[in-house]
Amino acid sequence: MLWNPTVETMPRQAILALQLERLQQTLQHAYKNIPLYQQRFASYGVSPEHLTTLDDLKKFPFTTKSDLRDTYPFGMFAVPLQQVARIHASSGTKGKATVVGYTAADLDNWAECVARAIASAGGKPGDILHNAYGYGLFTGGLGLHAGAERLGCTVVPASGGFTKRQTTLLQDFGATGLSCTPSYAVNLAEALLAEGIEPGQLALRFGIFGAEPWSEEMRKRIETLLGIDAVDIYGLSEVMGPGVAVECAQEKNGLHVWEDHFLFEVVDPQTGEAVPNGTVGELVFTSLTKEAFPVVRYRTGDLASRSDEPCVCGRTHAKMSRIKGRVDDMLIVRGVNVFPQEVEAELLTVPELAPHYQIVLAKNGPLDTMEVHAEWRSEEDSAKYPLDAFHHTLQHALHTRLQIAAKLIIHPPFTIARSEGKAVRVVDRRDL
Ligand code: DLL
Repeated sequence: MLWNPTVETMPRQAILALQLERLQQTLQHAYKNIPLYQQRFASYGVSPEHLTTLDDLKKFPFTTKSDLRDTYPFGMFAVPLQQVARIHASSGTKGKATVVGYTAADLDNWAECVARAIASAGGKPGDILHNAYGYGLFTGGLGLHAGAERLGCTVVPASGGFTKRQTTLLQDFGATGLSCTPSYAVNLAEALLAEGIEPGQLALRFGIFGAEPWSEEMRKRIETLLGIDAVDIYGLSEVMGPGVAVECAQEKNGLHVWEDHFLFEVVDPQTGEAVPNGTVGELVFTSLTKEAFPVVRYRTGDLASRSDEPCVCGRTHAKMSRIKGRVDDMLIVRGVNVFPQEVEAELLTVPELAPHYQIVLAKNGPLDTMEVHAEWRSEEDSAKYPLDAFHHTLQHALHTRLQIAAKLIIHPPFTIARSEGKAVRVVDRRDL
C-alpha cells in the first residue's frame, strides 16, 4: 500500500524540480542561521546564490560528525531553542553524543516519512505494531511510534529489553507488525520458540528492521523464524532518524529514499567525488525540509550504492542498496579489509548455526589475530557433525570469502550475548 501516492509516485522531473526549490531554501536557511555554515561556505567561496542547478551542490563543502561534536550541544540548530519541540541524541562509540533537534513541523514530516515506510513494509491502518525499538534519546522508538500512529496503527510501545514480557505481549495483543533491530528480532524469535510458540501461531505478518547492518541471509532467517515479511528501514539521527529510506515489500531489493525530504549522493570515501550508479561509496545526505537541524552534504560513513531503475512497486523515489558496512567499521586485519557482514553472510549459509556471532580482534606480538565466535542452533545440530571436518570446511570458506585466516570457535547454544538493541558484532582488543 502507498501511504502518500501522489508524492510516492511523483514523476522524476517533478521530484527534481521540487528538490531544487527546497535545496535553495535549505541552503539559505542554514547559511543565515548557523555560524558553522557561514564560515564554511565562505572558506569555499560559495554562498546559497551559487546554487542554480542540483549539480551545483557539489561546489558546497561536506559536513561531518566532528562538525556536530565541535558545536555540541546546540550549535547546529537553525532556530531558537523555544521553537525546538524535541531533542534526540545518538550516543556514538567515541566521545560526546550527537545532539539533534526538531521543530513541530520537523516532527510532522518525520511521522509522514515513517508512515510511508511502514506502509511500504506491508503495514496498513488497523495493524497492531509491536514497537521494540528503544524509547528515549535514541530515535528508533519514538520515530516508529509517531509514524505508526500517523498510519492509523495501534502501537504497542514495548521499547527494548524485558524479553519475557515482550513475548507475552506479542501473543496476548495479537501484534501484526514488529519493529526492532534485526538482532533483537532473532532474540525474540528464539524466546518464543523456547516457550513452544512456532512461527505461524502468532498474528505477525510483517517486520520493519534496521538501525544496524544485516545481511540477506539474516533476512531469510528472520522470515523463517517468525513467518513474516522482513523489510529493511534505514535512517540516522543526524538526518532525521528512522524512515529516511525503506525497502518495499514487493521487491525487497534496495531502499527508496524519500527524495522530497532528502537529497542523497554517493561519493568515493577517499576523494569525495561522486561514484557512478551501482558503485558502492559513502552516502551523503542533504535535508530539504528540516527547520531545526538542516544538514548540508552530511557524510554518513555508511557505504551503499545508488539505483535510479524503476521499481515494480510504482514508487519513483531513487533507491540506495542495503548498507554494505561503514567506512569506520571496515576492519583492517593484517592489512586486509574485512566487513563484519561478510562474516555473517558466510556463517548463515550453515543452517545449523544460530544467527549470533562475534568477531574478536587481538594482538599476538605485532600480529593481528582474528577469532570468529559462532554458536550452534541446538544441541542436536551440534551432535550431527563430525566436528573437525565441519570446522575445517567452514573455516576454509571464511578464509576464502574474507581473504584472511580467522580462527573459528563454535560455542554451545545460547552462549553468545544476545542484543536488546544494536548488536555488538566486533570486540577489538588490539589497542589494549
Ligand atoms: O539507528 C535510526 C534508526 C532507528 C534506523 C530505527 C532504523 C530503525 P542512529 O542511532 O543515529 O539512528 O544510528 C545511525 O545506524 O548511520 C547506520 O550506520 C546504522 N543504520 C541505521 N539503519 C540501518 C540499516 C538510527 N537499515 C546509524 N542498515 C547509521 C544498516 C543502519 N545500518
